[in-house]
Amino acid sequence: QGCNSNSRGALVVLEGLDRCGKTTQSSRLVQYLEGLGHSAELWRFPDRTTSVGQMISSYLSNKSQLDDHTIHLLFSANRWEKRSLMETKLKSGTTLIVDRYSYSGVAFSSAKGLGIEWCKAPEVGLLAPDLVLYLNISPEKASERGGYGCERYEQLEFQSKVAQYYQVLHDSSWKVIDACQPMEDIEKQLQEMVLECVKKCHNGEPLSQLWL
Ligand code: FDM
Repeated sequence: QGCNSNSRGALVVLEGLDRCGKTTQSSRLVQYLEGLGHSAELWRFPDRTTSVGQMISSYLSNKSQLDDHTIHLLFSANRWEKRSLMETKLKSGTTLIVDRYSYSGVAFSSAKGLGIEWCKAPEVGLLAPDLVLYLNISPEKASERGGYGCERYEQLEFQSKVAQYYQVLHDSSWKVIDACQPMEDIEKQLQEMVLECVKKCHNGEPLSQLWL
């Protein structure tokens, strides 16, 4: 599909509150791209498979307690430990569909009361997404979707705060999609946006870094 030798993959991030449908839509996007003959992979943060990821997982399931700053830096370290692989994949032409990224990092920690600039600092220099798909849902609607599990952040009041911080982070790489539409409609809209982005990246759009 029009690949020139130095064409790179796209870095596409899905963000939104818990239960907005990110995970379902992310895997559908990968299937869609692969069906078109593109090289694509599904990634997610936190990546719970690494040793840092296991500390995060234990914290999220309330099996361990950590200071808010400490867990923030672990989430960030978990992205840093994947950064070079991310760059290699993108440069080799693979598109990455990433379920949560730095915006989750900053929005969730800021919602706990940490300063937003402090939260952004360790993220500076990570690869910037070419496209952020924000699945927009009210915290109330999200909480009605089959209820929350027992992980640490799955509470209505906290999710409302997270939603406010997401608003602040919204920039020109974001597309906001109404997450209350029928699933197939959302899927179609995401496909169109991602395909356009993939083409742009194939045509030499340079990679950039976060928050510089
Ligand atoms: N989360 C996720 C953070 O607080 N910071 C981060 O940097 C990231 C990537 O972890 F509640 C929160 C968001 C969510 C929880 O995410 C686990 P998943 O998508 O439910 O695994």
